[in-house]
Amino acid sequence: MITMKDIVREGYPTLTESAAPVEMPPNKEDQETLTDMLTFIQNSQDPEISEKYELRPGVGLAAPQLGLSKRMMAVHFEDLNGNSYSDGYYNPKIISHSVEQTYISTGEGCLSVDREVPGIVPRHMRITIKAINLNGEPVKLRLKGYAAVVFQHEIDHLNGIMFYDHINKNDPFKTPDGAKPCDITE
Ligand code: N9Y
Ligand code: NI
Repeated sequence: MITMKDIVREGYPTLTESAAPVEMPPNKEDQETLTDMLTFIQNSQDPEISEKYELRPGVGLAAPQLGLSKRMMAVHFEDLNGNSYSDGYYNPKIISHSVEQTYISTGEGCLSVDREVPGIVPRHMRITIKAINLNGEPVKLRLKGYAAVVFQHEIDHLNGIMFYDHINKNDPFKTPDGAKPCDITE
């Protein structure tokens, strides 16, 4: 079972490296790792399990956060429209994205970052992703708003990019021109 002890923190090299593609079809070991990653994220949001094992609740996890430089990620969350996402993905790739940007109004955090880093993280409002899911099926996902932000945060990990790499150094809370927050509906 994956716990917080397995999650590497800032300074660990896999967090700043571009991860290697996973060979398809995935071998047993990679399948097991990705299944464990999804279980960890689900457990982290279960009040009893997360308290018992002292898990920090999260909506996604990327293999480089376990010290594994492989292109695998898992997500478990519901967006504001009530769409749920709960799956693991191999070799996810953004095949297109909007010009329009969005952001989480309170900024972002990361399970591999044990400090607050204040500021706006500009993201694409819409992305289309191709990947192989945990079941080994090719999938194409069209994502908008918060869902698009979560997948971009995870795919960034596969490219060695941290959320704070996107924050404007001179003016951390400057919102990009025309961007709308994805976490406030009015
Ligand atoms: C886990 C991150 C991923 C998200 C950060 C912004 C978009 C994706 C994560 C640190 C603390 C909070 C936590 C979080 C949450 C939210 C809603 C419901 C339940 C993956 N990570 N968080 N960041 N938790 N839990 O680093 O989930 O947002 O790479
Ligand atoms: Ni993260």
